[in-house]
Amino acid sequence: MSGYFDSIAPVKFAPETAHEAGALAYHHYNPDEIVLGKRMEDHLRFAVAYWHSFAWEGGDPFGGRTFDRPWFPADTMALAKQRADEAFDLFRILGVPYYCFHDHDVRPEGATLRESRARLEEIADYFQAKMEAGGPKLLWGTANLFTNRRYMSGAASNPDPDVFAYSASIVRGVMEVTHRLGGENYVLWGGREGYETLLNTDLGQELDHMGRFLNLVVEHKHKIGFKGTILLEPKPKEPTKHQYDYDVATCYGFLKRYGLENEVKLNIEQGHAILAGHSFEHELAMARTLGLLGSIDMNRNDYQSGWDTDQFPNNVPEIALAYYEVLKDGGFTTGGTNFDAKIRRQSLDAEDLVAAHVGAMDVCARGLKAAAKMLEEGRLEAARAARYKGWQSADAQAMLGKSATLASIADAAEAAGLDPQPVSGRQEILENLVNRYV
Ligand code: XLS
Ligand code: NI
Ligand code: NI
Repeated sequence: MSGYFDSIAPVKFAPETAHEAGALAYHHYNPDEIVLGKRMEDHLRFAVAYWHSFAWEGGDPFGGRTFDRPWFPADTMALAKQRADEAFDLFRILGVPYYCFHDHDVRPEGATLRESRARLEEIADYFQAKMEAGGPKLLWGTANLFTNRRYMSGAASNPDPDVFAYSASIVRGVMEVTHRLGGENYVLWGGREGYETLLNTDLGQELDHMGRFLNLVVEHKHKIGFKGTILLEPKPKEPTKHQYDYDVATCYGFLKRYGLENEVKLNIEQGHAILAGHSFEHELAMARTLGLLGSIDMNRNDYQSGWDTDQFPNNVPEIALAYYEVLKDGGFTTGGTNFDAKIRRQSLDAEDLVAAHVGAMDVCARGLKAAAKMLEEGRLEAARAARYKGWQSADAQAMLGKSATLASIADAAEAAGLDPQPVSGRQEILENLVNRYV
């Protein structure tokens, strides 16, 4: 049987290759290059997302499938295995160290919960053999609790307790397979955990059910000895109008409320940050500050359409500021850079799928190198420290101490006749500085 990617050779770091459209070489991603004392591959920890590249058929709200892939519609186990063969072929061509999947991407659903679970186990065996034969590792597994109509009103937050229970079976199955395959994280994206209208929704009850569900997941993780990280993935809207995991700060409040802030971290997606009205670096900085930075779903939105368009990243300055936060956090531990991104529906060829990843990996490599240099040279950090230097004085520190009161501070301010003079924030000067690295 001939393979879908047969005409494409493994992609190598070959910066001398001409920069022409479609040239399949890495110009910036050099896995062995040392950046801040660590190999580039170990910094970036790239993963290919099974769903966008191997399950999505190119549909949009106005039309169906545009892609002709030999494994479509993948509704039998034989086709699911063919799809796995092709997926691992792409992983090999790209030389990525990781991949990620949902249950729904890798096996057709069975007629019963038990059959679905057995099919997932069978595919996991198939993956395991490929992984042992030199394939990539599993960055994370996750359950699709949003495509089937049973999840129309949510999974853990569904008003019907049977859906809660059904979801427990699915999540248990995927967690155990993730554990068996040595997955380094387990992700829960909210899917349809949110609501359309308050007229039919008990928001407080739904939040409590989600809090309970996540506690059950964490308990099960410990019970089976899974050492990976449990990650929530914030998103403000789409598919539901109001998603409960709106953004990093909202997730933090949720985790605190249900006692999980030391058990769960976050998988932060570029496009979701933008939908929430934030920049990517804001979400990453917030997660870093709250001790929740886990992993990245790397992509970009179309800035005109206002949708979660899941395009491959193509903006070095944005990515440099994102990796700057990752590096300031000490780099990834179990997390990595998952390309939660899909090619456009007119990009029909195998070569398009490869080129999309190659370009994205190069963009990330450039961003990482710029971020490392900014951090190494320390000029941004020095400028920021200078802005706060007043706080180094003993008097300033005393205001933050337990013995200060609002009145004692006010009295001292009045006695000193304070009249603070504004100083420039120097934003443009700092933007010019960043521009020299990117
Ligand atoms: C959808 C999400 C999804 C998660 C995994 O917007 O990004 O792809 O990453 O369920
Ligand atoms: Ni997304
Ligand atoms: Ni995502």
